[in-house]
Amino acid sequence: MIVVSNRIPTGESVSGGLVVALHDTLGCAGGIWIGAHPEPGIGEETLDELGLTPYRRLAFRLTEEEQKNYYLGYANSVLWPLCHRRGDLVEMRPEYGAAYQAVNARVARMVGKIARHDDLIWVHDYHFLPLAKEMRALGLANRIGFFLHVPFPALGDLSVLSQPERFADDLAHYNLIGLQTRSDVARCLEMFRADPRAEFMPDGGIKFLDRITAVRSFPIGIDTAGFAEDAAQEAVNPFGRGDPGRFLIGVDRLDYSKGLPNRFRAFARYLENRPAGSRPCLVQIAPPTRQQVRAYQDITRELEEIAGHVNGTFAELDWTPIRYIHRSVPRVELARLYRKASVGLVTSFADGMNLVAKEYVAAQDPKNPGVLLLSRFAGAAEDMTDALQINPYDVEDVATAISTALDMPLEERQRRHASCLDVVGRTDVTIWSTAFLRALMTCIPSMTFPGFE
Ligand code: GDG
Repeated sequence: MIVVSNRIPTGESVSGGLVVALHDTLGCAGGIWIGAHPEPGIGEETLDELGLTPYRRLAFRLTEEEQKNYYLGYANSVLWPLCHRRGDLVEMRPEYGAAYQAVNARVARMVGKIARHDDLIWVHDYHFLPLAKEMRALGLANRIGFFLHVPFPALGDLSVLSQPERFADDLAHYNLIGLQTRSDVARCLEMFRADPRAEFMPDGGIKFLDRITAVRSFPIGIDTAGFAEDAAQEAVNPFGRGDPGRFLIGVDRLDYSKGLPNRFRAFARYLENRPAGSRPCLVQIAPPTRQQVRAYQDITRELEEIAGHVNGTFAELDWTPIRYIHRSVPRVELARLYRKASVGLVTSFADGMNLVAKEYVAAQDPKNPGVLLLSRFAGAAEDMTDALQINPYDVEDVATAISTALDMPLEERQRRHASCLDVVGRTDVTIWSTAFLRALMTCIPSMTFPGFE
């Protein structure tokens, strides 16, 4: 199996939704993982070997221009905001689209050099929409699957692109298009339905010009048992001597899609109605991400201002309302933090799945679990219907839900947690990857590949 994704783990520790999920999958199944090298290059056509265990890791190098125009530009200033319903943040520049195509073509050539005819190729995320088309142009007939980790854009939102019709064409070169949720599948099918080049087959497949593709949802998950084990390690107290007592937790890359300013505002609103002395605090871990992009600099500044304002208004000499940590925290400490937190906060305006929601649930003590507040706009909300679902645009609604969660009787907490944990278990990362790979092997019955029965 060959996996292609933009990010690839370079050291021992792994973080980030996609990277954690694939690390676990390849660790079990073996194979080759191809991704971008952390150091810039000069546009080489060769892959660097990064490591051999527990699977081969090969890296392509982006030039500084490509990093700017392909990664920060087209991927994260056009496609990311587009998929997260932030057309207002899309920044169109001709050099972005050109670099995106050029990097995809170069990566296709490099994959083409190492792929054997019977390798399954699994491509990840919005950085590589045209990769299959580029590989097909080189004559690769392998089964190629694609998984989109972010929300599938609505048909109307695609019009933001200069050539929206390419979106469907690029995707149709994959044998299988995997999406997070049933709503994503519905939006993807809507796109194909609106396209005169697409024809729906009786078996549910889509014939697009001369190709056949399948669209299905595969909700991603976490290593549930491993995470629960880390969380239950009593030996590690993440706070050391600074234990805050009762607290709520948020863990997010500092991204505008995660609804962090409204989360802080809702917490402040909640504090207004709570007498001093009985107030919990909010621990927010928000490591920086894509800081060279203007929209990320803006959200960082906005969040710092709100945190400063809330702390200035409500802090007491021995108590700080928001403990805002703008850097990464080790994974095992995160697990312990989740476990000790009375409430887990997920307030995304749009989110493919949101693994933090699943990690929070997996980390709880089933006898005395905390409550998950979950945005109805996160993919996780489609199945985790017993989380306390909130509308992140409505600060008052979130503030009320915080109050409800903190006052929730044990029996209700246990019932909701058991139901959410059931969902987390049913969508474990191993189940996700196995289901995707099985579907990729069998999605087109008329195609056969020796060794992949
Ligand atoms: C994308 C999609 C989809 C965060 N801070 C730290 C840290 N993290 C870890 C979390 C979690 C991961 O990063 C974040 O995953 P999410 O799913 O919440 O969000 P994205 O990064 O936006 O991921 C998303 C995902 O891909 C998978 O398909 O669910 O919708 O946007 O695992 O724990 N980990 C450590 N320290 C931190 O400070 N160690």
